[in-house]
Amino acid sequence: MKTSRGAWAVAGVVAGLTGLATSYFVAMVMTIRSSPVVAIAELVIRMTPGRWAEKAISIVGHKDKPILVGVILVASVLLFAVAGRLAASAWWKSTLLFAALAGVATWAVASEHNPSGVDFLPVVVGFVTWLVSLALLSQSLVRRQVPVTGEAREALTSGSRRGFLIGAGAMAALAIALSGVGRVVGAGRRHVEQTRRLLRLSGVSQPTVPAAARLDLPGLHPWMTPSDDFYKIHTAIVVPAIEPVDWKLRIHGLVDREVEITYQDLLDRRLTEGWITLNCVSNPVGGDLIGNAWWSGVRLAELLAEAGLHPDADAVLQTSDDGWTCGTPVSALTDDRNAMLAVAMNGKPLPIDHGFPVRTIVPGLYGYVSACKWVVDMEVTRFSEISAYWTQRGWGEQGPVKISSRIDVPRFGDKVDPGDVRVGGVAWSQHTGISAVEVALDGGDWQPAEISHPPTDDAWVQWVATVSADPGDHTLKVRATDKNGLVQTGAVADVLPDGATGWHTIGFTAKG
Ligand SMILES: Nc1nc2c(c(=O)[nH]1)N[C@H]1C(S)=C(S)[C@@H](COP(=O)(O)O)O[C@H]1N2
Ligand SMILES: [Mo]
Repeated sequence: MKTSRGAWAVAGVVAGLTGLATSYFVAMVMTIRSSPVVAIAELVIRMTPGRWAEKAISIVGHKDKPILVGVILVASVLLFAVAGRLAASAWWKSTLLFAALAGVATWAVASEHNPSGVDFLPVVVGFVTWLVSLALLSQSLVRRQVPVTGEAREALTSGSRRGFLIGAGAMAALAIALSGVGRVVGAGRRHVEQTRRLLRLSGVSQPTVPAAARLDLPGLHPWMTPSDDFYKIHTAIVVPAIEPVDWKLRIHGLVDREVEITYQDLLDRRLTEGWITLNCVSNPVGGDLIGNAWWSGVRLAELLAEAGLHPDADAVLQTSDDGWTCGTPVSALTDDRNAMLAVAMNGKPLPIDHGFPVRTIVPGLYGYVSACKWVVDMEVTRFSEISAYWTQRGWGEQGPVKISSRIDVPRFGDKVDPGDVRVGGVAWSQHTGISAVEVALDGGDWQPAEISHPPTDDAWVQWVATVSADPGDHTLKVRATDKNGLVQTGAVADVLPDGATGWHTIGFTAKG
């Protein structure tokens, strides 16, 4: 009995550290920027007044971060011990303390630059681990406190003491193992990130947005999407971390000669560059799964010609390092368009999450049939012979982008001054081009908008217009016309199986 209080503290610490380990593991495996402990350390740094921070750095030098992380870990261990002791009297007390700690971590993550939903996953996993592991350990401790007499008591106490020690030991071992694996996985990613930062790609030029491509209206999505804001879609939980020297691509199947290309082979070639707007088939009408970037890479038409395509081939089955696949029409890879193996996005080596070191980009096709990230294999084949990741799940085999347009200003529900209201947005029909955009207020006549003139039909246009709005509630809708004269349909279709249609319509209020 007398060791019991100490045992409860040990249980709290073991459970607490196991929770930190699982959260760290999840953060590393999912390549989330920082584990909760590091997020808290960064929060502390952000909240430290500059003067203090300088003083701290002058005392401890640039070891300030590891020291801070160490201090947070020690403080956590003390709090975990307290949580264990609290659990001895009532489970909800320890739960409350763990919840408070998870709350601090959530706050730290939320105050980071641009956190997304998954960034909170490590905290959730860590919190659940705390509750479960403390509950497991306390089972054997609670049993020990049952008063029994004589021989039976002897047996039970030593049995459950052994149970507790085995349980706590196993848990600690699990925590150490998870931390180790997390460290290794995280180190791989960090090393690739380092290589990527140091890469200088000589054939890659920096993007300059042509003046005619853009219009000015506050709130309009920028014509060039910064890489940090570019939407991300991938099925991989563990994003591949590939060193450029380890990357190669095999082109095989219905070809005269198999081709194997290394990263250096790509860089040694003449690079093609261009503005290409990429969008996801899952983008709903008015959605933001679309972005426009300056891509640099090697023309696929050139590489496929070197391999020598058989005349009966109509598809290329692309495979990513993560196993994801897509089937791309040969026609789109060999015609005059700039289908490429991209090595750079917006003048920099591809971000890891966008396919580093090499991905495919095909103007005019949705990403799910073309834009293979971390691409490592291309099999020249026939559509009748293959199925790919999304086509197996009911999505269309061919994925040409559908003409569409979006209102960015005003936002749904905005309150504006009555009278002349400036409205604007984007419109796209990649590889065909947009010739006109029109808006209609409150179901009235379509009126023309002004559009920007990008240097290529592979990129979206921005549009602006002025509508006259009396005080009260209004609806605004938009439609585009492509350079072949096709007018965007108002017929509403769901994203499944091959892309949404319909006019983006928003409601706003002119103040009375
Ligand atoms: N390896 C791999 N490549 C992929 C995907 C994927 O899940 N795995 N998703 C595709 C889809 S559906 C789209 S819309 C684009 C998104 O590219 P981005 O994340 O660079 O915006 O990548 C495509 N390439
Ligand atoms: Mo997509």
